Amino acid sequence: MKHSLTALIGSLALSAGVAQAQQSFVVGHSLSPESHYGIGAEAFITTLAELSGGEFAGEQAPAGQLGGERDMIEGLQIGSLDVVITSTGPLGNFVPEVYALDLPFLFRDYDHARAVLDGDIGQELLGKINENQLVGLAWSENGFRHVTNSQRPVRTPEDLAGLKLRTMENRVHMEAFSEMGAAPTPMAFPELFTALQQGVVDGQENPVTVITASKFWEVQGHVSLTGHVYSPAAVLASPVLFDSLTEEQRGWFYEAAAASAAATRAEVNRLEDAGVAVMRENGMEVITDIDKAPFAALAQPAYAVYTDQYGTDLVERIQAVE
Ligand code: EAX
Repeated sequence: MKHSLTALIGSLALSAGVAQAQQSFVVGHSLSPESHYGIGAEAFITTLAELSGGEFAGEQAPAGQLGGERDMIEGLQIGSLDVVITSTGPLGNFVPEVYALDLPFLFRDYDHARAVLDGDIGQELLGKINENQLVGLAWSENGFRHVTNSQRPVRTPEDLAGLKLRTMENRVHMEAFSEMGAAPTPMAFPELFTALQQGVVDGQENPVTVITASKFWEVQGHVSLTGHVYSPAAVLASPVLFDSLTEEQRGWFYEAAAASAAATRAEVNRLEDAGVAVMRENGMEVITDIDKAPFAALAQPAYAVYTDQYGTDLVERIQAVE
């Protein structure tokens, strides 16, 4: 199958005098090839090709070609997909501890989020991913999420009242948006643009990276920099693929994932600086001076979706990271 890692016995590469089968693999993600995920996928592919002396030849399957993020995670579990870059949106359904990362107004800023994910907590959570028939290679990044909509400028929670807002398939996010007064509608990302275009939903929430990569200005006039939740991304591999690799090859996959995350974060940084101007140039009304306190106060009960079952320990440890 094209989308699974296949030994192409016919195409032999000579390395150190030994005939080596070339292995093809695919990196799936839900955004455009030019997006921060596309850049990350390219870095993964290039790094793995270099480290393996051309043994591993990858290509991207961008724009949800392989399905929504939930579908892609399932594909990794059963071994029909190789590598996926995904937000944590649906990942909590597979690895409940990951829900903690999606709590609203938890991370103070990018430095805080990256320190948590690059430290002990990030490693522990990759370990939890590994216990659930997935391989967590690295923490990458999507960015702080902001609300866009087609109806009106949103400055206060009252402005969200009754807005049909697409959320990810994530119980924490749905609860947070109901508490803040919107009408949350969970939906897979590949369906989102059309749903916005047809008015099935009025709005959505995503980082500047995704808003620009998806040209949401074609269907959304207003964006408010609510920064209500930090959205990590995970670089994941299939355990079926991983079981077939040597220790050395696994090391290359980890290095490729680290290079992928670094390239993606660099693009997030670039768009955090340039993105507001890009959205304005494309006709969006961008509201930057949001008072987050009333949103945060209303969203607070969403913490219980996680803490009622798993306790407050992880949340407190995340908050304590400097
Ligand atoms: O991972 O579903 C979403 O809104 C995600 O942010 C998007 O697919 C990028």
